Amino acid sequence: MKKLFLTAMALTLAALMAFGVYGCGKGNNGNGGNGGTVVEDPNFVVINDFESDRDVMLLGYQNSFGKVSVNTDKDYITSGGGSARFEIWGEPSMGPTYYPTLNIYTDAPYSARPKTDFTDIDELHFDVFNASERDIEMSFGFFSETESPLNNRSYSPRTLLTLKQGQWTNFRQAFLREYYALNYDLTKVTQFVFVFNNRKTAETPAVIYLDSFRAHKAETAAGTFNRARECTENSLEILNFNDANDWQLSKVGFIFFRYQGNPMPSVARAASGGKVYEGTGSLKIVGKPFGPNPYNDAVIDAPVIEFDEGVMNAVRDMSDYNKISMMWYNDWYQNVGLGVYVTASNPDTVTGLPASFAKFVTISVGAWTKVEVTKQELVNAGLDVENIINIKFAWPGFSNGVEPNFTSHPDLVLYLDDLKYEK
Ligand SMILES: [Ca+2]
Ligand SMILES: [Ca+2]
Repeated sequence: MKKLFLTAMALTLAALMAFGVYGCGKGNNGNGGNGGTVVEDPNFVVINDFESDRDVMLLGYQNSFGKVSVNTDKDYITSGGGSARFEIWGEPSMGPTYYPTLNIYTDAPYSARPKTDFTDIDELHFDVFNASERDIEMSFGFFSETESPLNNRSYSPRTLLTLKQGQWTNFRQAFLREYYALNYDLTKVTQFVFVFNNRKTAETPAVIYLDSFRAHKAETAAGTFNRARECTENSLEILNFNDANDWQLSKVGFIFFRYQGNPMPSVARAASGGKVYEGTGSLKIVGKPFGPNPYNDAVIDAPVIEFDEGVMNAVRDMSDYNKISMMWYNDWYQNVGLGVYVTASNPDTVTGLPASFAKFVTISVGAWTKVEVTKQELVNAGLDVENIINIKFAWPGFSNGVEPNFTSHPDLVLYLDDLKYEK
């Protein structure tokens, strides 16, 4: 089991993420646009309506992306007189991590409608039709320019969509600007990124149509996150999942999972009355069982949930406390091995990477288990406890025929609550 977690952590580059997608349609549009005119709604900013060659040829295409064109078939248009048709070739011989990627630039001269300041945006919309002979997985995120000395571009958390075969997906998602602004410069959002799974050898290229990519203007100026932490004489709350802010912060944490079409774990706030250890809410994590690794390779992945800088900035310094503690409830059918990871500054002199700590604990079925990481454990691992960067958790989620095959088991359900520093 330990091997499972270690390899899982090594795969974080295969990260995709899901949160808050709603409004998936069932062939409900394809309304033929409106005869070729893009409607200018004062409540929306048009990012790209894919009307002209210019609108699609100045996009970015990576990893053997495939063929692109402007479609004028009204069945695959939701706005104006055109949409983008993408025939996603990929390159099967390059393996599953060779992701065909589409970049939609928002800055001049690549965009006919330049807009890089997204501080006034509260929702993103686009419509995508999957004309392939199978469901297609796609992830979606944005880049912002940042001042970071290590990387001048910063990639947001990504949202995973499953595009159902033969259906429109009407993407309507809140743009969490107060939260994003903690880590990204929202005045410099220069591109949106769509990432697709690489094609397998036996599969024909995926075909999708994309239209009406819009940003909804917020009615009010951006507020600031209320990030007050409950602080008692003996503890400092990191997350207790009792209020909307805690919920949003957890919702946009990173969730990593294997790339080969495995079901996403879901993360939701559990209300009081359910499995709640403290206050009025907890975090419910549901891992979907899935089958053997179709590639029969040695790499095993596990879902990971990460509470990163957006959470930790307010509570990075734990030097006044003796441990990180939290409560886990295991609602599965058997005990669960949980990986607990803490990262802090104090860069390794060889790799330049932050210092990290890992431990593995067993969460007994049908009970609350208190999990602790002591300050001494972190110090011993070389972490600077005044600068905690993130806390991560991983749990088993994959079978390659060696690990238990979860397909015959119920969903893996865990609850997390009362994550805090303690004296
Ligand atoms: Ca259009
Ligand atoms: Ca709580």
